[in-house]
Amino acid sequence: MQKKIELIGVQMDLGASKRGVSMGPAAIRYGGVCEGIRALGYDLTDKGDLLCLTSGETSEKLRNYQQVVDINQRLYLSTMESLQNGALPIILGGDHSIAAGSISAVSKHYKQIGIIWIDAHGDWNDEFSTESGNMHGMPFSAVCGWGPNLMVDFGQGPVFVDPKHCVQIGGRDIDTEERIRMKKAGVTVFPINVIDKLGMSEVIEQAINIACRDTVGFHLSFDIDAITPEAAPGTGTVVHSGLTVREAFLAVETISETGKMLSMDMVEVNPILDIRNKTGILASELILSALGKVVF
Ligand code: 6HN
Ligand code: MN
Ligand code: MN
Ligand code: MN
Repeated sequence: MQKKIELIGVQMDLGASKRGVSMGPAAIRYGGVCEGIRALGYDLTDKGDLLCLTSGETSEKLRNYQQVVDINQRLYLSTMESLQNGALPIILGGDHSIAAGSISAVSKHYKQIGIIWIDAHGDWNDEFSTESGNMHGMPFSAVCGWGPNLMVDFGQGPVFVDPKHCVQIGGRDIDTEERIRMKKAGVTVFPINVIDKLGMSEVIEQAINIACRDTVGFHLSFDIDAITPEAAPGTGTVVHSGLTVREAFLAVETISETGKMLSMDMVEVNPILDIRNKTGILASELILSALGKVVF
């Protein structure tokens, strides 16, 4: 039987300070992702987009928290439904706050998962360590049970991911308190300078080993700002000197070869800041490579 994939778009930008990343799902679809997935031979259902509430409660340390919680709760339900259908969910963001809902479902469904988080940022803040109050800087911490809990507790009895099975790749802008929390929790971090030294091929192999040891498989959360801004200008929190395009493809191609990827987010594509959808096309191609598209 054909392997099933279900695509879920999330038109969310209230977890970030810059607006427009809510149009990311459209940009990635224009980049050809649906046609590409079908060409790989999968049975694809595009479930369309989740829309965010037009107003909601906010606070300085948890900006727009009501809208963030609401959309994550609905994304949790949609992702869970896809998993129960036997499909591999692909989530198109949207800002990174939505990884709270997608990963909560994957972790609840499979119980023991790893996470590979490719990002310029740690996304390991909570409401006390955050310097911005932006909730896209918090989801990785939240799904590991390190808060903020309101992002992941929808009354379902959350299953948290053990930081021992979690890897951050490409980090180069991690806040002071955030770094302390990641070290305390025991997340493995391969920051950009370590990738320089070891090479991506070694880094991704080690990352896969960590995420697969004693787990069913892993979730891949890919924040497009991991890639250097010259190649991926269409994103809101750019950090200089990031992953090259080929390093990024090597990472997702190697991930695909494992057959252990359970689900994936592609987030933070902001078409307002992009140049002729260059970043949307790149995001689409990275998804296809993670799903087994080969060069030759
Ligand atoms: N992202 N560490 C910064 C913050 O505001 O907490 C940046 C977070 C960026 C989050 O890019 O998904
Ligand atoms: Mn992120
Ligand atoms: Mn980021
Ligand atoms: Mn374990």
